[in-house]
Amino acid sequence: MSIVISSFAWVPPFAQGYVKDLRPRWALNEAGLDYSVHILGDGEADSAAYRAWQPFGQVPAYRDDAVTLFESGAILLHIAGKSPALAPRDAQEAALMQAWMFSALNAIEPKVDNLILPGVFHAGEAWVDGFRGPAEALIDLRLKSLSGWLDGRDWLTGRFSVADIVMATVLRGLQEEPVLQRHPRVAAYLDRCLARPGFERALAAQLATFAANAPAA
Ligand SMILES: N[C@@H](CCC(=O)N[C@@H](CS)C(=O)NCC(=O)O)C(=O)O
Repeated sequence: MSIVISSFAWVPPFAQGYVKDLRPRWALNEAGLDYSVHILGDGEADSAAYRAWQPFGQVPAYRDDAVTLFESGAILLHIAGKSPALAPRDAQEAALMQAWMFSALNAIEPKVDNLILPGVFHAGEAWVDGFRGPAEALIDLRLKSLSGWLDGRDWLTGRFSVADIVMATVLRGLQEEPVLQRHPRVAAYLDRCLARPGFERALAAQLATFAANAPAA
């Protein structure tokens, strides 16, 4: 089985370690599946060939011997089908895994982005400071609910799954934010996820790609 994921050659330092090809890299490590990386060349993200693979010109895109795919959530669900290490076997638990993956992407990630991205992409603009308070209140509510679900649970379902990979990569955006520390159960869950060797290897591999392609100073 030959598995390929796409990655940028290099991104600015603030984004290094956070590019979403981290998700399939982590899942494939957990599953013990080898993969290779298609590094996008100059202008390739806008090429017709790449848009046929990833319509928005983003990463990650994925292909194996059977399918080509885009959207990290869809990619992870596909990878989960290849390995018992990534998904519960019980039908109810497997359904919950899908629900939690959608929750991470749909109910939580946009609120994390709302809090973090204005300060990254609109630093210094007048509206950003006023936006933070309401944005923080919204993610605070979500974290409170997530904390309630995690009471008595190590993982989102009865075992570690791709839902935890997506949730952890979403929550990681809050690591420097006081709002996460107000929910110690969620912070501990995040630490538990990020302590997995599969994550550490994924992060190292992504950073190695960027280091190898760093622009000359
Ligand atoms: N919903 C997509 C989002 C992918 C995404 O945002 N990728 C970013 C890198 S983390 C990207 O390619 N950004 C460049 C762009 O949007 O043009 C997924 O989860 O796969």
